[in-house]
Amino acid sequence: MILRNSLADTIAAIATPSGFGGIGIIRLSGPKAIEVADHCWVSLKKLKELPDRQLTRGKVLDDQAMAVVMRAPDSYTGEEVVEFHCHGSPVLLQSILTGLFKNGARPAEPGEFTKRAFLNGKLDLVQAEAVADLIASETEKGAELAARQLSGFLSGVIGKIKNDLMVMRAQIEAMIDFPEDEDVQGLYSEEMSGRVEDLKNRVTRLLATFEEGRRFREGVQVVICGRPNVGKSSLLNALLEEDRAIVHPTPGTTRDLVDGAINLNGLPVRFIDTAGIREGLGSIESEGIRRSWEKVRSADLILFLVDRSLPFQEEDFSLYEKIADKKPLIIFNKKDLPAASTASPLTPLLEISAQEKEGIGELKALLYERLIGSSKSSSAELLLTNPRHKNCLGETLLALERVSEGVAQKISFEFLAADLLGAANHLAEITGEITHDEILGEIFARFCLGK
Ligand SMILES: Nc1nc2c(ncn2[C@@H]2O[C@H](COP(=O)(O)OP(=O)(O)OP(=O)(O)O)[C@@H](O)[C@H]2O)c(=O)[nH]1
Ligand SMILES: [Mg+2]
Repeated sequence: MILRNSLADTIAAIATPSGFGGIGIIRLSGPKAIEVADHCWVSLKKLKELPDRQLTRGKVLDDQAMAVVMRAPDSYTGEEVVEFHCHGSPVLLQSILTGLFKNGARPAEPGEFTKRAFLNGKLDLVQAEAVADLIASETEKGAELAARQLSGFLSGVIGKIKNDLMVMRAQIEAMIDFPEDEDVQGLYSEEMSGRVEDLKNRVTRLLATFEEGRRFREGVQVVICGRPNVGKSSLLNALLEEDRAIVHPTPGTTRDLVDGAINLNGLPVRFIDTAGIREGLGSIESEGIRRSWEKVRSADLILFLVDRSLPFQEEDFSLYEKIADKKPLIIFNKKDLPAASTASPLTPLLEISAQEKEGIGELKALLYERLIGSSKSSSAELLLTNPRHKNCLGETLLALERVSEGVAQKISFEFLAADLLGAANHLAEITGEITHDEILGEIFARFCLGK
């Protein structure tokens, strides 16, 4: 556990990934960073004589290197910082680090540089968490979301809500201090309920983006289901653009679950092909059907496939009714064949030909829209991705609900002011204006060494 008073220490770590590399960077931060580093630096000028941010050539432990100095507060950590850019040899970097430790630095803990940046006010907690998310992001979209959070966008939105809360609280406290005018208080209560509603809506909207954020982070499962032989396996193959599942004219070809994943505009989507569902069968196929149902129940979205070349089948409809509550997308397949003459009570969202790969692009676009919604709510705006932020916002909403109940029941202004402060404090926890040591410890332990 890193203690606040350890800010007096000078810390050092290798900032580049372990292993061999073109360059290896060692980073020092703390009140004596320049003094400690100067012990290992040989050049015409000592580090303490160098101007800020100028890469300078010299030697570190007899080896060619470059050094750069950043003085407080204009550095990542807000402290004095020195970086050595050396040859990327793990052995060399380790011996330089040992030299620095002998001369007064101590090993940095994971995330300690960023923690110092937070403690010195260079970043708020949301931004510090975004640094870890950015480094760990595996998709372009993940990196984009983290970068937006790092820019302070989310902090700004939260700050505005908090500010409005604090203004309300100040006004209420003024009423407590000057209680004589009851008419004014009555009027104010009315106006207040509108303002609390507005704040609740803003928090609710932000909370609603978490599900979308989760989908981008963890991916979604789309299950393809339908009666035997409608072309489910053919559709899986068309979506994955590979020959994944066995396709055959015999109904009941697929017995087990077959799956594969794609990246749909940054959204990781896993498609699952299931056994065609029908009644009265042997035990192997029944087991396949049991597994199909299991997947259908846990799916984020269901594609319900119908063979439109066959006359309307009662079974299609009864199967659809069983899953209707999951709002499946109804897709008619085999549009390359003549359509059956009998009208179906089911209305397709889209007609495709899995075999001829017709309509697959449109299907993907519809899927994305259904899973993520229109671009208005997502890409352009911000998404909540961090469960910690979501929990704090949930607490904020509960406190605001107490305020609106209190307003309705005309409870005393003192209680309302207390609940408003409670709501604001939960927001302050998100950005780290209010912090708990255990939470900080947990957050920064997720970081890699040297960041
Ligand atoms: N003409 C035409 N035939 C198709 C199309 N899609 C699939 N088929 C054919 O329909 C038959 C069944 O296809 P599959 O993809 O195996 O169907 P399935 O739904 O997975 O079947 P089960 O696994 O048995 O439930 C195969 O002969 C496919 O070639 C299509 O779009 N047009
Ligand atoms: Mg199949």
